[in-house]
Amino acid sequence: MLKHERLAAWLEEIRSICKPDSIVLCDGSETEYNNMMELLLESGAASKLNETKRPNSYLIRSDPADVARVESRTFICTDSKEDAGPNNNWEDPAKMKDTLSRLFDGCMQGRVMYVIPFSMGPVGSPIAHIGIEITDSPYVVASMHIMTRVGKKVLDELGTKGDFVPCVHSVGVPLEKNQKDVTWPCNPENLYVAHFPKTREIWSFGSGYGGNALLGKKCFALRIASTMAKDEGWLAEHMLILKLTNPEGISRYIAGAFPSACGKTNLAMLIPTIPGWKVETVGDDICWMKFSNNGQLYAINPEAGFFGVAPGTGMGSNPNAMRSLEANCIFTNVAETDDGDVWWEGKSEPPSHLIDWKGNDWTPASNEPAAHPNARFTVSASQCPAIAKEWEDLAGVPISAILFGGRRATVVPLVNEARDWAQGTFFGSIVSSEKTAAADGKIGELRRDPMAMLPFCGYNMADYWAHWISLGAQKENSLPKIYYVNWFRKNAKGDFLWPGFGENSRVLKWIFDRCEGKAEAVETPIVNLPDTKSIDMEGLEPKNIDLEKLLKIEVDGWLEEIPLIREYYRNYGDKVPKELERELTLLSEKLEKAKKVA
Ligand code: O2Y
Ligand code: MN
Repeated sequence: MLKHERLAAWLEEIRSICKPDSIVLCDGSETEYNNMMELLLESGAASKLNETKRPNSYLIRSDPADVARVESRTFICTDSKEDAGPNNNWEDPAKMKDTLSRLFDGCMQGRVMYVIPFSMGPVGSPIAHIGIEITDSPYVVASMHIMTRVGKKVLDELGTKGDFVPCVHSVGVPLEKNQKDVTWPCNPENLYVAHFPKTREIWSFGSGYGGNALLGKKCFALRIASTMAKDEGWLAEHMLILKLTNPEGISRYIAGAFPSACGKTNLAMLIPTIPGWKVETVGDDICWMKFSNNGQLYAINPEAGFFGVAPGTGMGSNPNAMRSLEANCIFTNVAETDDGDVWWEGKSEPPSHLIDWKGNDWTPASNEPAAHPNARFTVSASQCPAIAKEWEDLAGVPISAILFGGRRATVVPLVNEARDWAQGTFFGSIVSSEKTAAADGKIGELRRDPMAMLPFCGYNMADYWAHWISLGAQKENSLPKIYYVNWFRKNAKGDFLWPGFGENSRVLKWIFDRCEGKAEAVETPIVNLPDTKSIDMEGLEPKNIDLEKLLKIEVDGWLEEIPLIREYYRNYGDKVPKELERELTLLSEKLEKAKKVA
């Protein structure tokens, strides 16, 4: 019996719409997880991996039409289109509800309706929030077990009056009596991932995959949470959180926002190459930050697991991730080896024969990759050998520095320190990656991904910038330092200038020492930079790394970029905060002056 009246009424409402055969209230137990995997084995979606090689682990093959989150079918339903902003697909809430009510009517016939009480963040943390996901997918139930905290403890925390974010999900394939199910039911022709910020609801129809279906992740922890954060004075960010400890045993916590394919999980689990330094992981994808009573920003990782991209992950790029995956994992859309283990591009040399992600024979001569490029591993964060002991602290961890980074072959130096919060917000707002390699020294076509939040901000991006600015303007807040980093600068031949991976610890060390007031910075017209002597290059191979070039302010390159930033801001009309316009003008003036001097 549910003691929470609003929850009971909502469940009854959804039951009457979806018309499932039965309802299961999920308890988060191991038995429940095993039952879900049993169902997936029976349906043919899952196969159990070799118990000796990969204990208690499963390979799932999704429908080839359902392999990634779908931005074009993701909607923000606000009263006015302007509130959703040009960064989102907008739909009128009443119109979307009308569409959804037709789609959801009877959508769970022949299926079980699972009710998943879940906490984003350690149960009981003042930074955490609760959601209830209703789904007809056993894959979603099992994945939510790993990615969030599920079960009775969450309902206890909710009590009789606690607040929760209602999340409704269906694969969108009702079954007639005695109709046999397909292995991966989905309905991609009628895909909707709809968010209602005013009522803080999420409705998702037609996909069983990842971000479309595990509604705690991108839908709640970023799109809905970003609107909650704006209303309530906190931050819900697409950021990793790492703990950095120096040889003296002093630790600082750093959050970092990077667009996809910039090595966020690798950075969160990095193994430093500089002796005596240690990185530990608090989170690899999402970060919720609230101010404590003394104005310090504290962060939690709202997730309990990693849903990482498998291709490209190997002992060379991320040994801690690989060691996390030794047991108790769900792998989706990777390839299967002849001895019942998993394989993906970048894991090791390719075996001579595999079954690919679609279930077909594969050899190194095949024209297609063995694993889907968006193949994923799902694993509990507690299995990561680098997990920080405080990763589940209810109070969160105090953040000393925030990193923004993109993938830029030119213009952006290895590391820039913002003069203050406003300039840091400006740098966050202009984060970009080249769409194609721009190794010829010219600016390639840039994809702006402000604060790496473009697909995830649940409201107008310019209002989101204003929210950042407003937090910085509150006198009682003592704010983290902000850095803009770029591991991807190239020379004229197209070779990377910086080795990246574990060597990024050299940049983290400088940032750490800046936070401690120990390292020097050079004030340039644009930002504070390390001078070439203050980055620790001891033992770095090859020896001929051109730090001068990596740290050079390319005045002409920046000047070429000013009109592009102006044009990009223009998309947001007069909503762009005046503080950011001012930063842009200031930057432009300083560059013009620097050009004259040169
Ligand atoms: O394609 C999906 O459904 C997953 S997207 C994803 C998963 C884990 C972490 N980050 C992301 C992302 O797109 O940023
Ligand atoms: Mn992400």
